[in-house]
Amino acid sequence: MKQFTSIHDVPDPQRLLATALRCKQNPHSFAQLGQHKTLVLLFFNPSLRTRLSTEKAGLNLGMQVMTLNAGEGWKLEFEDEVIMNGDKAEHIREAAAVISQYADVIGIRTFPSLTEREKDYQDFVLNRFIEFAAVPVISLESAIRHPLQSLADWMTIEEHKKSLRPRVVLSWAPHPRALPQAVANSFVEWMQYADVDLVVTHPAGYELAPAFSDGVTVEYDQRKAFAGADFVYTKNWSSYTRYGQILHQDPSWMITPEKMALTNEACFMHCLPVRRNVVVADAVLDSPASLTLTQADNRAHAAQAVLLHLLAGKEHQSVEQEIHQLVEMGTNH
Ligand code: SN0
Repeated sequence: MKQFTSIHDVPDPQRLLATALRCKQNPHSFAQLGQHKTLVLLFFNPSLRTRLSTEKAGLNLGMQVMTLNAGEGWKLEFEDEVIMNGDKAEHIREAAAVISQYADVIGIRTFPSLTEREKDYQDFVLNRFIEFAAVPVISLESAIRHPLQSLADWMTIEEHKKSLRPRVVLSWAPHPRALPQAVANSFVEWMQYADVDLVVTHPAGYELAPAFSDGVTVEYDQRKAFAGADFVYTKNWSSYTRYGQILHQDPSWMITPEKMALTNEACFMHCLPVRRNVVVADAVLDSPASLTLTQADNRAHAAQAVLLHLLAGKEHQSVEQEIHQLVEMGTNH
């Protein structure tokens, strides 16, 4: 694997899933692999889980980890041929090249503008970084995707499914702020590779971008969607069609015990952070059906699996073989 920005960068997603489950069983296999390698994490936006779980993943592999709150540093210019006499002090061409000299792997979190749809959906900031970076880049949530979250979510579903092909419902829920579509986009994208029946439910106007929603079943009636569900994955996102807008905050879309009772005793999932009693009622979030803490736990194992495959790379064919053997031995999926 050369970079990790979406499932399309992963040569064998099932194998990555197996590696992640294997990392969970034994987080200290390959504790030397990352020795003398440096992981630099850049956060242009806030983070709790992604920051700590990715740091932990690197440390478990013996890497040195350096994290920068990049939003607080020099403001970066991403456009070419600009006269830099405004507030942006440094160009991405220098910044990415300099960081690459200190890093063996770079992780980047960059949220969308939610105003410039075309640029956001080109994943402009992430791709400019990749263009000028000399080392592999991992997305820690970009403008349009959150692949580390999706891998952790897939692990969680694998661990908790009660049938071979569970019904998984992705439900929109209200939120006071305009949020990215990234978590929902990625979840839908990864679930295409999982053995699940996926249904997306949201109010009219919250359709995901065609690149993600094409071929995906949408049920506009949330109650109908919940019937027979084995997993209810909840997330707010702002409108794609009326880009970045909150069209309404209809409280009737909140996840409540009464709605969960329509399901097949479904597990509740959310990537966190979550607004209690806006997105989901306390009684659901605090119930045994909630898998949110397991999802968060799996973030570290997912990140470790990604780093493992990145470090193994071309120069370490033997390590790839070893991962393969470990996965074959330890995980029967
Ligand atoms: C981010 C999002 O993409 O929706 C990160 C999720 C992993 N979530 C938020 O920004 C929530 C902020 C809030 O005010 O609740």
